[in-house]
Amino acid sequence: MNKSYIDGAWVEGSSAVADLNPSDTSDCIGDFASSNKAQTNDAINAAQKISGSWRESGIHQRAEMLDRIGSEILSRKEELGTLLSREEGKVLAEGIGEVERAGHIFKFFAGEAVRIAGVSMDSVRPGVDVEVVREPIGVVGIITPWNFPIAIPAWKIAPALAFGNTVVFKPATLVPASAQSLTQIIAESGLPAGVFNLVMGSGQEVGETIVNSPLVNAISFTGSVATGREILVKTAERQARVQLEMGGKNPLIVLDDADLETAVECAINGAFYSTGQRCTASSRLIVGADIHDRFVERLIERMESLIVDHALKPGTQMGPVVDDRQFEEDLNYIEVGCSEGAEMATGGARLERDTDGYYLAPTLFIETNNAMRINQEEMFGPIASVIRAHDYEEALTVANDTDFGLSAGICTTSLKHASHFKRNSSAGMVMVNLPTAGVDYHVPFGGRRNSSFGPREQGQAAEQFYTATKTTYVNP
Ligand code: UN1
Repeated sequence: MNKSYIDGAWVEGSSAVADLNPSDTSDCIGDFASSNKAQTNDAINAAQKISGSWRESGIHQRAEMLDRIGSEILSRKEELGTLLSREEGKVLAEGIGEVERAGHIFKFFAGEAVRIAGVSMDSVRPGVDVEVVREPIGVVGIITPWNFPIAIPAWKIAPALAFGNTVVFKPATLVPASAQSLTQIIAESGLPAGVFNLVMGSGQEVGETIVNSPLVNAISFTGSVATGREILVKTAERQARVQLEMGGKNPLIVLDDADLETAVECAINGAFYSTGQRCTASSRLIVGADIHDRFVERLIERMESLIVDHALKPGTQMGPVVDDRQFEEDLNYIEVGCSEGAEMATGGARLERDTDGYYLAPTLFIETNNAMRINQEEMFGPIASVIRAHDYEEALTVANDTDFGLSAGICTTSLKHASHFKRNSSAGMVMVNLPTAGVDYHVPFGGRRNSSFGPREQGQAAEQFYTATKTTYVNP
């Protein structure tokens, strides 16, 4: 196959790129299509042409199709999860879990498609009726990252279609196989040609074309701050609607009264699951002075016992870094940490395994302070820092002292501090005695400051981005 899906047909790309398994670079998943500007414009034109009739297609039909897509994803979760883990490098349980999440997202939005509601009220002018309804916005460009190759596309595509929009989907170039499998399932659901299009290819060719096209009414993007900002600037002139989910520098506070095992497991999960490659990863562990040494000792012990190996090998707990570029970047940040005076407590080096992959030992810096680059910049790897805090107030100040604001966690048995943190954390999502990563699909997802821009994703909140409000006044 290895093709883009444009206007209801699978089309050969203008070139092809090899898709390598990061757990074993001798394993090539295939050569995948890379489309050019002309093909991207074909997809946009097709999405635009069908947009009028798709919005009239009716909520029941849309709900049925989304439900069918969700069921098909769930029934093939092992196969799709295996492909995802092979291509992206997260361990199989996480790959299958992600696919399941995607299936549930489609089913949730199948329900949302029929639940969409408006409001009818009296006007302040006697005898006049007012109605507030939500309408589709038209063609939506969806640009997604490699770290959740099925779930993030799902949580953008499902609401876009549920609310009557058409889609041009550009996945990250590192994960074409997952994107193509998802597209096959969507294509087989009976959607009319042009409603959903997959255009694989580079940011320069495909991404830029979507971003600059006057026919694209809205863009939902997850990725880096730099690219997100660029999209915002480029679309500002034509006032396209933009939703950006970017980085994080998420704090996990561990107070002296925390349950040690809970805190250590939250840190292990938050910082190192998915190889730390989550925008919700816990990268700053802000730890009370009394519990500090016990926490660090136990955390190091757990980190050193984590089985880092091929993502598909039974028993593996942490897979490889996604590719050589990211691996170099992680090593670079490890050097930055050392040169800033942070003490490397464990990790920091490449690991050799039976297969040739990008294996990096889970890495912990201790004796760090929040001003260091390793505590201010998103690293996107299995690297975390410990920052000592003398009391809750100091921990809170440090947690909020960041340009990001996606997720923030606290481990404590004090209701008083947990409640205060819920109110005073400056992040968009707060976790109490839970890892900073790992979110539900039926509630809003998103952050503040550099982490996010525009309306929230997921749950009922998704309709704010994927629909436009219309207010009508009637004098009967
Ligand atoms: C999660 O933590 O469950 O790119 C989801 C990311 C986020 C998704 C995180 N947009 O890592």
